[in-house]
Amino acid sequence: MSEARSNRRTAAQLLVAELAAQGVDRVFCVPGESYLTVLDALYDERRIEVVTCRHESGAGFMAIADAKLTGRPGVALVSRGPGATNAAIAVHTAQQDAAPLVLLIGQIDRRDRGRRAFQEVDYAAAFGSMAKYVAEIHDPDLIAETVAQAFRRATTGAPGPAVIVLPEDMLAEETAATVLGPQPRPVAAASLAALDEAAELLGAAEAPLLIAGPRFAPMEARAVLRAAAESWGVPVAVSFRQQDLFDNEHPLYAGHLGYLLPKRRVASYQESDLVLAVGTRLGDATTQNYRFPSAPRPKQRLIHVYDDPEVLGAVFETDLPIAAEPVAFLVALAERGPGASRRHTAWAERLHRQHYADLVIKEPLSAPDGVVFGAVVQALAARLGSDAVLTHDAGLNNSWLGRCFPFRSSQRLLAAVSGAMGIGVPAGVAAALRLKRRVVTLVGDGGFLMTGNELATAIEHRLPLTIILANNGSYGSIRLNQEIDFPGRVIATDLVNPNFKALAEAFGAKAFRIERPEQIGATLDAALAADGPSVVEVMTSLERISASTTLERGPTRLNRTTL
Ligand SMILES: Cc1ncc(C[n+]2csc(CCOP(=O)(O)OP(=O)(O)O)c2C)c(N)n1
Repeated sequence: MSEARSNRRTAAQLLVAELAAQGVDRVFCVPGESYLTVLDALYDERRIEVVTCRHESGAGFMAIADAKLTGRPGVALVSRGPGATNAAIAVHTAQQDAAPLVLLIGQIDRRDRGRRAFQEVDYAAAFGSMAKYVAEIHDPDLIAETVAQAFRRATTGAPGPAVIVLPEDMLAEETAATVLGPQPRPVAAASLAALDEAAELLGAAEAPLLIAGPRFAPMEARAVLRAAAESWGVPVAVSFRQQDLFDNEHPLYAGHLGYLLPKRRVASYQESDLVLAVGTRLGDATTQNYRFPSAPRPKQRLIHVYDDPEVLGAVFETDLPIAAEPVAFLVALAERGPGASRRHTAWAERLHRQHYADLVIKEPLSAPDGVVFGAVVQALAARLGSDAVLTHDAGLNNSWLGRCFPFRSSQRLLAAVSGAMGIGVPAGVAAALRLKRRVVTLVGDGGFLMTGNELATAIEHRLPLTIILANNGSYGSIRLNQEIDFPGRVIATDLVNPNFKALAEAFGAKAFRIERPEQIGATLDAALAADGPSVVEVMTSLERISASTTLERGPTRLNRTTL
């Protein structure tokens, strides 16, 4: 049916036409009887690919990863009640990660609302504190308008989740309403006075530090970040799980504000006299549990640039809060920089040297109880090219990326700022689907059994995805915290695992197992060259639980931390 002729069509058909008009080319779903009409409308819509997933958390995580890669909202479709509550983890992650997500949920018939009908949920109440927008559509004439509104809200200012609820009987009704398509987005820009003041503060600072957040993920934005850093000679630390934003070997790279940072590094950051935080919320993990900068009154001057005014000044007293689009702000700030001046070089050099010193691994990467996962990550770094794409799950296995994988800004890392377990494999699936080239996922044995079922989705699409599974027989991160708080009282963290190699083979993947360090190189070569999905089970040392400590020494060296 032509969109120009505003013929009558069902609300479900208008919904799908509006999604296509909004630029959606792929949706991730687990089907449900509550939105069969939408699926049927998608049957005729050639512009949109439907990816069938095995769990709604997988569908939601895939939509988030896709959004991070395209910069457009990722779309997931799930059924009412159980489907929607399974997808809740994605709504939370999209909020914490500031990722644009549009979640479409089927709903019971309108007349049954409030009866606690089969699979009924009040989504405004369920998702109200996490989503930027929740709308239940009762009038089919409002479909296009509401979808357009959801896309606008998901992408205006700091991105986030929007939820659209679709009563089944409404979807089947006819409407003569027309498609709207994307609307121009308002962009918040810094005033000239704010830019001048930021430039003045930066120019006067002796030891400034720029903290760059996930809003610099697009490749063009990374170039802006680098140009601004070079123009001002200001060192750059990246926020939690954003190690790929800035070349780790660049002399202005000052490190990753992740967990388990050596105390002396945090002490050095504290010596800065100005923090310029751009495109980051300055969340819990990045700020070392609100210790750098310290809340509520940072030791240094703070300029915070973010396009959600609610964030600015909410936790930290901020000398110069600027509600503006972060990338455009840095473009303008770069133009005001002194250029070739190398005023901050000594300070930048010190931070860079310290970051480098922390990379040095003193003990050999071997252990009596299994393969040290760092040795695998090291071998991976040597093999992956400048366009490598990695995803990782929660868990300490990915701590080795910080020690053994010097990221280049041409590479991509997809992970959850929210710390959600289970994102690793679905993000790998979504990235391989979108980019059509080899993607590598790091995941623990705990994380793999949460959403590793999406390996079936990878098999269905014959995706170039290599999953490297660190099997240490433990919810390792929690075990470490347990040893710190309750030494020797291990409960609920040991895992009895399946034979992951055999499991992966049963899915139809090429599967490998690494039991000894000398097998690492050849096994990775074979897995990375596989035609389609491959899984490498690494029988991983539990004792060498993370890149910064061992299970035995952890309790004496670390404070408990959220992982
Ligand atoms: C959905 C979810 N459930 C629970 C947690 C708490 N949690 C964080 S890390 C972790 C254990 C991860 O274990 P594993 O995936 O095996 O990785 P490892 O730490 O052993 O490398 C748990 C349970 C979480 N972050 N997310």
